[in-house]
Amino acid sequence: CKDPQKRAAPCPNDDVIEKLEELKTLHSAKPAEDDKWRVFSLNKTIRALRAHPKRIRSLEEAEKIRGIGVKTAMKIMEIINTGDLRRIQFERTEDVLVTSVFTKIYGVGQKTAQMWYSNGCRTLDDLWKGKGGVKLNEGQKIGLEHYNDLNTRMPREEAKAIFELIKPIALRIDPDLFVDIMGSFRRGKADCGDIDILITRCPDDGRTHEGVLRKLIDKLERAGILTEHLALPDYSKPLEAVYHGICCLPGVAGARRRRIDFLTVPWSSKGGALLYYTGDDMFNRSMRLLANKMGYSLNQRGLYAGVIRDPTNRNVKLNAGNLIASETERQIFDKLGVPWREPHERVT
Ligand code: DCP
Ligand code: MG
Ligand code: MN
Repeated sequence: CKDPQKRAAPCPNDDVIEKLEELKTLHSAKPAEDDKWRVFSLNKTIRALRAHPKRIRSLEEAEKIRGIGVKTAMKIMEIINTGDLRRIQFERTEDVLVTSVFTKIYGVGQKTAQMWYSNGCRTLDDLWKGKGGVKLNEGQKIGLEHYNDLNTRMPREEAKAIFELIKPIALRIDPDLFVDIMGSFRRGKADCGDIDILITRCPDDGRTHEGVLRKLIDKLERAGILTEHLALPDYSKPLEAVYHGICCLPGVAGARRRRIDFLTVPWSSKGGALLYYTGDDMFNRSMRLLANKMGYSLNQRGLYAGVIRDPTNRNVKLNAGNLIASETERQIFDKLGVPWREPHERVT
C-alpha cells in the first residue's frame, strides 16, 4: 500500500489520506513551531493509515490505530462522514497560498517568501516588477524565469538521455572516473525532479578527480547541455564539491529546462555518498537517527563512531569521531545492523 505507482489495489482509506496530505501541505507553508509539530503528527497519521488494511468505520476503530489520537480520529471521521475537512478551508489563508507559490522558486525558502509577502507581493509578476522594493538574487531570477519548467518533473527517460550525453564527456576528461546518476532516478522512480550526478575516482594510480568538475562544467556549457549556473562549486575543496545548475537536451525543439546537481567526493567516502545521494530524504533521516541512537554519526562522508555530543544539544558534535564505514553502502548497513535494501526499496 506504500507507493501509489507500484501497488495493485488502492489503500482502503485513500480519500482520508488525500485530505490529510492537503492539510499537511498548508501547515508546511506556515512558519510557527506549532505547524511543524502538526506536519510531524500528520506524517505519522498518514503512515499509520497507509499501513491500515481496512476501511475505517468508527471513531473507536480510528482511535485504536497506533499513533492516532482522539483529535486526529475525529478528523478522520469527519472526512469519512462528509467527504471533506473544514480545517483545510480554515488553514487556506492568503499568505499560505501566496508563499507556497514563492517557495517553489529555486533558492527561495519560507523566510524570504514571507518577507516578500509582507512587502506586498502577491504574484510572480509582482516579484518581477520588484514590488515593495523586493530584490531577487541571480539564482532566484533564473528560478523565476524558468518557473514552470523547473516545477515540472521529467520522465525518467529524459533524465537518462541527458545523463548519457554527460557521462562520455566526463570520461573523456578522465576514463577512470566513477560517474553515476543518483537520487530518485537510482531509486527507480518513473519521474525525476532533477538529475543528481555523483563523481569520484579510485586513486589506485595516485591520481584523483581534482579539477574534473570545473572542466566538466565548462565542456557541458559549451555543448549546450548546461544552460544556467545556480551555485558554482567551492574550488578550495578540490575533492568535495557541489554544483547546482540547469540543463536541457540540446538540439531538441521545445526541450524543457531541467535542474541538475553534481556532487564530487573523495573515493574513501564513496559508500557514504552513494547512500546519502540515493535517499530518499526520509530514509536518510531514519538511518541517521538510528546511527545516533547507536552512538554513531552518519553523514555523506560515512559512518563515525566515538562522536561525543553536547548533552544540552544533541545536534552539536564535540569531536569528529573515527570513521568506521564509508567505502561501500553495504558496510554502513552492516554496521547499523540494517538488512540490505536495494535503492528502490529505500522509501519511507
Ligand atoms: N537529500 C537529503 N536531504 C535533503 C536533500 C537531499 O538526504 N534535505 C539526499 C536524499 C535525496 C538526494 O539527496 O534523495 C537527492 O536530493 P533531491 O532533492 O534531488 O531528491 P530526489 O532525487 O530524491 O527527488 P527528486 O526526484 O524530487 O529530485
Ligand atoms: Mg533528485
Ligand atoms: Mn537534487
